[in-house]
Amino acid sequence: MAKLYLLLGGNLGDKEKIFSEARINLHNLVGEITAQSAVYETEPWGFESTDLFWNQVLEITTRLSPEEVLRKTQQTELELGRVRKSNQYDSRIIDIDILFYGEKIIELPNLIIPHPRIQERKFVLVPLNEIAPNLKHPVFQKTVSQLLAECTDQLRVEKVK
Ligand code: PH2
Ligand code: MG
Ligand code: MG
Repeated sequence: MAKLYLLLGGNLGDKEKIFSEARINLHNLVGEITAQSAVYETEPWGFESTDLFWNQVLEITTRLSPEEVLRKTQQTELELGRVRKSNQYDSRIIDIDILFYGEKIIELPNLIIPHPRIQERKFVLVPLNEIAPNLKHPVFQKTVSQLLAECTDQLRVEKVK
């Protein structure tokens, strides 16, 4: 069994319904959700859009390998109606990113774990810090709360009430 951290993100469509379906699918396909952050409304990072994102971090206990988790997260994105328009950042219905898989470090062409931009993004660090402040980043050897304290991202990240 491994402890997995996933990030849900999306800025199009009925976010409440899509996030709820994503959690149900992930629970069925990947493993039990053992912790979840609040849902946050966040400004788009890396591109311009008036459609604000929702982001949430899930902690899941899984028996699957990292590659199997990737297949299941991609399957869930497609089932929920995600269409990839370009390789640039773009508005989307749902994005499910693998943040951490235990302490594993993986660098495959299609799968990098830990996710390479966690430390640059408050929309990841704020919800992650809510449920796992003492989790240690296996590459930087710093905790999530240290990474958040050092992060210079200024974009707005606020709990959805
Ligand atoms: N995901 C991106 C690019 N920018 N911005 C926010 N606020 N939330 C995201 O989930 C997000 C983003 C690429 O996956
Ligand atoms: Mg992403
Ligand atoms: Mg993604």
